Amino acid sequence: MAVARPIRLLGAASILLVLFLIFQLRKAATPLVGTFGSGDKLVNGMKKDPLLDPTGEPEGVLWRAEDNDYAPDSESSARINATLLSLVRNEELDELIPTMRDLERTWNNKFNYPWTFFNDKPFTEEFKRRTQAETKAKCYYELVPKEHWDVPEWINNDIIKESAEMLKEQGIQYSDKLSYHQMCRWNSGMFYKHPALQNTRYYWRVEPKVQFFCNVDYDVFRYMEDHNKTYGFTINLFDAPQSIPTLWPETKKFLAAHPDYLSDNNMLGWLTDDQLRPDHTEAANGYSTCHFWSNFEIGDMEFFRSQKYEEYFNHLDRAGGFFYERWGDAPVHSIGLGLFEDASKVHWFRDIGYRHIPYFNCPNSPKCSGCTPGKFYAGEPFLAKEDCRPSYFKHVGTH
Ligand SMILES: Nc1nc2c(ncn2[C@@H]2O[C@H](COP(=O)(O)OP(=O)(O)OP(=O)(O)O)[C@@H](O)[C@H]2O)c(=O)[nH]1
Ligand SMILES: *[C@@H]1O[C@H](CO)[C@@H](O)[C@H](O)[C@H]1NC(C)=O
Ligand SMILES: *[C@@H]1O[C@H](CO)[C@@H](O)[C@H](O)[C@H]1NC(C)=O
Ligand SMILES: [Mg+2]
Repeated sequence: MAVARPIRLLGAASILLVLFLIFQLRKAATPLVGTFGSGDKLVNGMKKDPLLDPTGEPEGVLWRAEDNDYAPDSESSARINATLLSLVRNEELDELIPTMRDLERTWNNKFNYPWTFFNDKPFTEEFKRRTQAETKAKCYYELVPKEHWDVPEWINNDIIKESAEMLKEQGIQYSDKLSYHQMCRWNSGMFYKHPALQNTRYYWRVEPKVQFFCNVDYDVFRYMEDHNKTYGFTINLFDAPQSIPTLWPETKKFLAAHPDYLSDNNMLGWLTDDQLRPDHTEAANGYSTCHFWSNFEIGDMEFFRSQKYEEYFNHLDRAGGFFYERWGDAPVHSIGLGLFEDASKVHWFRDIGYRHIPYFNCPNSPKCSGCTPGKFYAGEPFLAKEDCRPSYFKHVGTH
């Protein structure tokens, strides 16, 4: 059957229109921020996630268990002044055990660094027995002193209650849980003051439920010391601006009073980036909200014990935002490092495969199993835009 020319034209036009609409919809469905470009498209100067490139060990001399004495009980071992560190509740024992098993299997069974567990309540005998059974290394069980955990006397309980309700209305997770605020404050400015850590310099923070995917065959603490690193991270994220509206304004006040504390090679570009998520930077009053996700961190406590960081923490503590807002230790550590530390002293441990739900750091390496290289999140697609690495790589680098 012959079809009249105008009808044929109309048909062709409709097909084109449908194709155009499909193209537009696909475009709208790909997240525009926080992710890396695909193909040749550049996003923030990054062509693709560097975790897709083959990842090996860091360069330079590495200390290995085969060539050195890392025996658990050796008095003259090659271990340095360092500990695995975990603040944890007795009730989280079942979630901690698989995590310990992961880290022992991938790393610590070779190096036998001690574990130090902290709790605001005494650890149970069961907790001690079952954790010690997971490692040949020494385990220490420490109580957090009351004066490091209690809400400071200058904080007003009525204001806490009122603010908690406001934060809850804004959907800020855990904002009405006082112990969560106490935990964030302890991790921000207290952990490294614990008497049990007085003779310890480096720590690797471990939380229950996190996973490790890659065999790491060198002494990471030695790596930190030998390469003059202060802080190592795996995941770099955006925060909820509503949890920290006055953190940056308070920080600016502190900086104005101590302009000389700012490092020459600071990370202000990353801290104040307003290109990747301008809405976040605006809502947080000038702070990008980007931070090292601190449930993983390998750090040098001398930094946190320094005058600069100590005065900064005290300023924040007096301002009250650990309780009246929900300041996390991640943004506080990150801003401290970003302002006072030399950017070359922060290291991205791209080779340590890691997961804290819902995000991953998963490198492309034969040393890894159980995660997908380059996969950043598991869950809803909106999580993709929480990735702040494109900004970090742009302003600071991929070291
Ligand atoms: N002893 C003790 N440990 C705590 C307390 N609150 C939190 N922690 C620990 O502090 C760390 C962080 O707490 P989480 O509840 O995991 O906080 P989060 O990572 O922001 O939240 P999730 O996404 O639920 O994991 C974990 O190691 C907890 O075990 C507390 O009141 N007492
Ligand atoms: C261990 O580290 C602490 C804190 O940095 C330091 O005071 C102490 O001298 C160090 N001990 C050794 C044996 O290096
Ligand atoms: C380590 O850092 C210190 C202090 O910034 C510096 O003086 C020293 O030269 C650095 N050493 C190396 C090996 O980079
Ligand atoms: Mg957690």
